[in-house]
Amino acid sequence: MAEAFLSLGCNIGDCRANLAAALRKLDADPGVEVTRVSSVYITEPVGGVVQPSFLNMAAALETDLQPQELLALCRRVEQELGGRDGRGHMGPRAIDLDILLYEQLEITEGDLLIPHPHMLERAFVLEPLDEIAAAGQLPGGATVGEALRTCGDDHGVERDSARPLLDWRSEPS
Ligand code: PH2
Ligand code: MG
Ligand code: MG
Repeated sequence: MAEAFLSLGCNIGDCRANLAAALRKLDADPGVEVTRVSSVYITEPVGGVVQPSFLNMAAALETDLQPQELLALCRRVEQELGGRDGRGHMGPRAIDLDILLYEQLEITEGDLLIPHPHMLERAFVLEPLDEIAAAGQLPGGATVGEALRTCGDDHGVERDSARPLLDWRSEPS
């Protein structure tokens, strides 16, 4: 078993339903168990495309899948939930599943980039991750908490104070 961390994002459609459905589909895979999830965060879009705010969250998995297999599963779940709206890789989407960490592995093989190459620059990734893995180690030795404190991204990231917890196992879809 390996521990992996994902970042989840959505800014099209019913995002709570999409996030919950994605977590259910991941957990339904025989090689994956979703073990912890962060609160839901409302975040300002990063990347220059004018688009609605995102809901972002982080999840911890225990998995028997190899990193390449986990990436394939994430891509399949993204497709099943509606993919992208066609405005490029920074544009709006019904669900985005990014592998952040897989144990302490460092992998650069085509689309498989672990740790996620932009995670240290993004408060919308680090803030939710810090909630479930503040003491977690990044390859290279820093902790997630240290990475958050030095990240310097000032885009808005706010815990959804009205409905912070996503009851993903039973949220309607
Ligand atoms: N994802 C992007 C581009 N910009 N901004 C926020 N706030 N949250 C995201 O998940 C996000 C983004 C491309 O993956
Ligand atoms: Mg992304
Ligand atoms: Mg992605």
